[in-house]
Amino acid sequence: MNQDILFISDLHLSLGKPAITRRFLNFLATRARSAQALYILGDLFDAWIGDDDNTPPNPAIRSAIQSVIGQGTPIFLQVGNRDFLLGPHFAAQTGIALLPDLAVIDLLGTPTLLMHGDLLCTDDVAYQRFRSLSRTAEWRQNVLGKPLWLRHLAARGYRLRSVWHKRKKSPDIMDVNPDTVITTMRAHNCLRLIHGHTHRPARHTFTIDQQAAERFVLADWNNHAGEVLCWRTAGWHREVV
Ligand SMILES: [Mn+2]
Repeated sequence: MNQDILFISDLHLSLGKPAITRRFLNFLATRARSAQALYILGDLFDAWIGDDDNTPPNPAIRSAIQSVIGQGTPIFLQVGNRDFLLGPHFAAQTGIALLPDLAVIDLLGTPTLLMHGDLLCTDDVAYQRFRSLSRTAEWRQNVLGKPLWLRHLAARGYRLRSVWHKRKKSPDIMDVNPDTVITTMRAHNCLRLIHGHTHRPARHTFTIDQQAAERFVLADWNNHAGEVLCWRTAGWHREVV
């Protein structure tokens, strides 16, 4: 029996990048089917304006996910900062299991903390303020209550603003805060953390209370390649998709 446990994040699927969508659909049709489980750690979609949005590529992705799960590979998903409006209706349609923003799993015997990663970027105070606001039920209901065409328009405006803000921010602010990493891992009794979001793939080693700790950062997918972090009993490796 194949024991591979796969982790991906930051595909940023959108109508404008069909090559990434094709790569992901192909990955679901082939590699994902031989895995024991697939974890998607946020920003699967470049924008998500509500589970009722059926514009492409959403229907194809929904049915491909449903098919993999039906065939026997469970898929777990955390939302990211771009697709945080993805919700229970999408989960019900696809069979995907939604994970909380901070999820501890038993990864082949080791408690492992999974996060998208944006919560760790505490130096970006303005973003964290927006994040708290946008996760309230009131904000959510206000946005999701708007007609679909208006949400499409707002998403376009939001994307432009986000590009503009990023240009003004220093690269340090956009990365995780090391103290936040340690306090978060300690609070969840984990010496291993896997996250995405920063698009700076790496494995960082450090110590927490004199114990060896590690932090895996997943790669984003682009027009040329995607990357999967693969765990099995013998260890881990990264695979190019
Ligand atoms: Mn992100």
